[in-house]
Amino acid sequence: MKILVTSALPYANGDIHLGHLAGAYLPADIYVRYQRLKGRDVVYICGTDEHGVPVTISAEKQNKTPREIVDQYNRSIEESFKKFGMTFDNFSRTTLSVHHRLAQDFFLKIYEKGLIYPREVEQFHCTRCKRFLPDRYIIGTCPKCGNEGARGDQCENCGHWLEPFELIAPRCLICGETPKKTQTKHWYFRLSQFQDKLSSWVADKKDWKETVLTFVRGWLREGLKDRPITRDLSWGVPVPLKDAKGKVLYVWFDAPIGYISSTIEWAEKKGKPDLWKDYWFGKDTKLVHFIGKDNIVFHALIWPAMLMAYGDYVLPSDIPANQFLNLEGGKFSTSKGYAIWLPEYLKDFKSDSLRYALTRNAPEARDTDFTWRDFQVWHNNELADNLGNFVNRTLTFVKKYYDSSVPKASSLTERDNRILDLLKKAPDTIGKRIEKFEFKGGLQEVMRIAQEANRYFDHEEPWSTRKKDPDACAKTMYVCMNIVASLSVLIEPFLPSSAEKIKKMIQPVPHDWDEIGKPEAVRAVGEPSILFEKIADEVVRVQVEKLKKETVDLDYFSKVSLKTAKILTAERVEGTDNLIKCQVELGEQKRQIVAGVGKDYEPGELVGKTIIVVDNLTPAKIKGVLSEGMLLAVVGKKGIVLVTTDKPVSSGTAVR
Ligand code: B3M
Ligand code: ZN
Repeated sequence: MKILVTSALPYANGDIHLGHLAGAYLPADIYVRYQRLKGRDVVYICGTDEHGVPVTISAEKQNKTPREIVDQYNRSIEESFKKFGMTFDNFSRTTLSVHHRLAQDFFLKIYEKGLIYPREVEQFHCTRCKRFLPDRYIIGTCPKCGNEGARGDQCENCGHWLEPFELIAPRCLICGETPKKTQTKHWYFRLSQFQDKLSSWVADKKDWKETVLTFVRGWLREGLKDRPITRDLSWGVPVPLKDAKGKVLYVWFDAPIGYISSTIEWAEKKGKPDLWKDYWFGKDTKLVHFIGKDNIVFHALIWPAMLMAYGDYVLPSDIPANQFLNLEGGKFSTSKGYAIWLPEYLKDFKSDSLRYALTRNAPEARDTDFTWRDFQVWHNNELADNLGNFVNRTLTFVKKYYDSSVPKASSLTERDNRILDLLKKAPDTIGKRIEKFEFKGGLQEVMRIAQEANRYFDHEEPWSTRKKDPDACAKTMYVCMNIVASLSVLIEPFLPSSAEKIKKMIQPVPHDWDEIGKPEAVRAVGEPSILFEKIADEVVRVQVEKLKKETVDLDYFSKVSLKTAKILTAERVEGTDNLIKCQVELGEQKRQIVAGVGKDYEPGELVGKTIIVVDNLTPAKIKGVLSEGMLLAVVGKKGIVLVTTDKPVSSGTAVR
């Protein structure tokens, strides 16, 4: 059997945070490392998802090109994954030409089978930005929960998937203008035709996670609808048809194909360019997609339908989607800067401590919460005091009293046999948990062995038998060294760098899963080093404070578009003493802004000044007068002072 494992391709528009890791990455890495230790033929595929509106919007906000954005984040994501101990066999990018070619081939082949067809549709268009607005370029009020900042594809507050037209009071994300419905043409994938095929395919996926099945059955019950798979955008895989100028494939059409193109790239790098076919076309391939729950519909319905439509390819065997990880009681939010970013984490702590906390608390069946306090307690009490302590006390003892080498024991007691028996069974029981994607449970069993081992050590009291009964002491240490050796393999999928550390301190080093629990005379080598240093309260307090301070990241700040504006006319708003209505010029545009500066300025003083305005503020009425922006002013002790420019600049210039 061949095992092909994928993790969702992260968008190359930002760094990885703990929520991502807990969802689609860490569990997959544990699974893959285990399969490798079992000696199975496994390939682990990932890469960055570099198309789509998430990328173009980030580019626009940071005033960079999409190319610059994806280059930057592809690099930083790959680097922090590596430091975290992720072991992809290949980490690719969807902007590579191998991917573009394959995605276009997919489109054409499905199109030729009549399963993709064009349709004239209405779409939102922004007259101010002079362009069509794909879903995420529109924000408005969610019809389900009333959240005013819902995106055109989904409301992040209640999770409702929507069409842009469903939004109440829609507006252009970039300029705030109310968009107009305009005619355009898009290509649709006949998902409706796969209703029966998908239903019967899913019917025998009885051992999939309940949460995934419930979700999928819900969609099937509602009835599958055809879905548009093209977009009016200039960034993406061009639609390979003559009459599709300026259109690209919808990012969710091309992204999963990235799993295949990344495998092709892997085979090419290996110098065996056809090797990928053994996995993707092989009858005995187990294809496993690790994802977060927000990606279920794409992986469990649309993607399998695409594969069925194309033909030949293997279909997913399992899709072990995880629920969400929350952070100190709140939702991770990239835009609000409420997150723990992997590169930041790695500056202060070790990867294994996080791998431990995220697995111990994995959102396998329901959402879970990450807190720094748990992180510290688990690290100190479980990693350091339990696992680390056992390994350290054993190695130190053996080094000190046996000159590192304990002989094989001749006779064993019932207690010795009981713990050795636990080791013998461990590869099977823990392996089964991992194969069922129960990583939390698997880790628990590993830690139980460490706990039993400490109890055993305490009960045996080698420090006192050393003189009273040297044979008993030697036997105890022989057993303990075997436990250490087995633990170095058992923890490897979960805590790879600690496993590595232990292996540097023993000889012989066990290599694979099936060597666990096979007794041997194990020696200690070199100086025993501490596996886990305790984490102090102060260190954790700093992290908690960091989260409390409402910091805004650059991405968040750059959502606020500041521009220079020249005041053309100004007059008082009738019936008020502090409001002045200004007509301002922003480059080519004219705007009306109502400002509360009437107590400190006369209208005449304002005309001709170059000021700074928030250009993308949602228009609002102030005392019944429309205001399409806000000017910046210092609210000083002696009154309000306008912010102007130091030297003359033309209006409509961006301020940073
Ligand atoms: N990039 C969404 C995400 O990062 C998307 C996954 C693609 S998997 C083919 O959540
Ligand atoms: Zn606009």
